[in-house]
Order: sequence, then structure tokens, then C-alpha cells
Amino acid sequence: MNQKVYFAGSIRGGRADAQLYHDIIAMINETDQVLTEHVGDLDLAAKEQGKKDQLIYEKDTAWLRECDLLIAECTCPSLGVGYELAYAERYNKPCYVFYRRSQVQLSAMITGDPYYTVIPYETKEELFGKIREILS
Ligand code: 6K6
Repeated sequence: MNQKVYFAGSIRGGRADAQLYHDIIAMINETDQVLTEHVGDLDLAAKEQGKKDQLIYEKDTAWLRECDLLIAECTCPSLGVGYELAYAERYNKPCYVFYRRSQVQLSAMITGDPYYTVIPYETKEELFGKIREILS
């Protein structure tokens, strides 16, 4: 309860799963605290404009150092999420990596690294059940 969760999901890598990120974040926020709520913002394109990339990087890496754990949804491939996973490993943050097994073959750089807890899923119910287990 009340853990600080860094939720990672694709932004510039593609927004096909934006609604799913939004729903995951809302679910986690029922019991814990998501630091990265913007990842689930459904109107992100407008808000992204004008933000300086260096400030985004500095803020996100500060949150990565501050968080208790990282949860990533990796079905939509994203360079930023890959970077965040490596950064979180460097700071020994527990990392849980979800992906829909029928839609993507995850990078070997993630599945091959025993540091990460990689969790394939298929349905949203399955995904939410597993996230609840992690947070409990
Ligand atoms: C978003 C909403 C409002 O303003 C923005 C500006 N962009 C970003 N803000 C915060 N974090 C970002 C932004 N762009 C990427 N990230 C981080 O990288 C998020 O934490 C995501 O997990 C990850 C996505 O990387 P790309 O490579 O798919 O963009």
C-alpha cells in the first residue's frame, strides 16, 4: 500500500495502448501512487508540445531514482521504456515487465536479462490480477 510506482509505457513509440495505460494507472492509484500519470494521458499530443526534452529526462530519471518499483507495459515497443528499464536496474529498483504474448516478441535484451520479472498476459483481467498481486 502507498508504494511509489513508476509506470512506463510508450509515448513517441506509439499510442495504440494509451487507453490501457490510462486504466492501469487509475487501478494502481486506488491503492498506491503512480508518479508518471502523464503516460496515460489521452490528450498527450497537445501537452507534449513545448516541453523541453532535457527537462522531461531530468524529471523522469529523478522519479526513477525515487520510485519503489517500476511496472512497464511493453507490447508497444518504445526506446524510452527500454532506457527506463536499464536505468531502473542500475538503481536496483524491482522491475515488472508486461506484454501481450500474442502480439509481440519482446526484445531479447529484456527477456534475456534475469534481473527483470517478465510477465506475458493476454486479457486485461489477467493483467490487472497480476498487478494487484505485485502491489499486495
Ligand atoms: C507528456 C505529457 C505531457 O507532456 C509530456 C511530455 N513527454 C514526456 N513526459 C514525460 N515522460 C516522458 C515523455 N516522453 C517520454 N517519456 C517517458 O519515456 C515516459 O516515462 C515513458 O515511459 C517513456 C516513453 O518513451 P518513448 O520513447 O515512447 O517516448
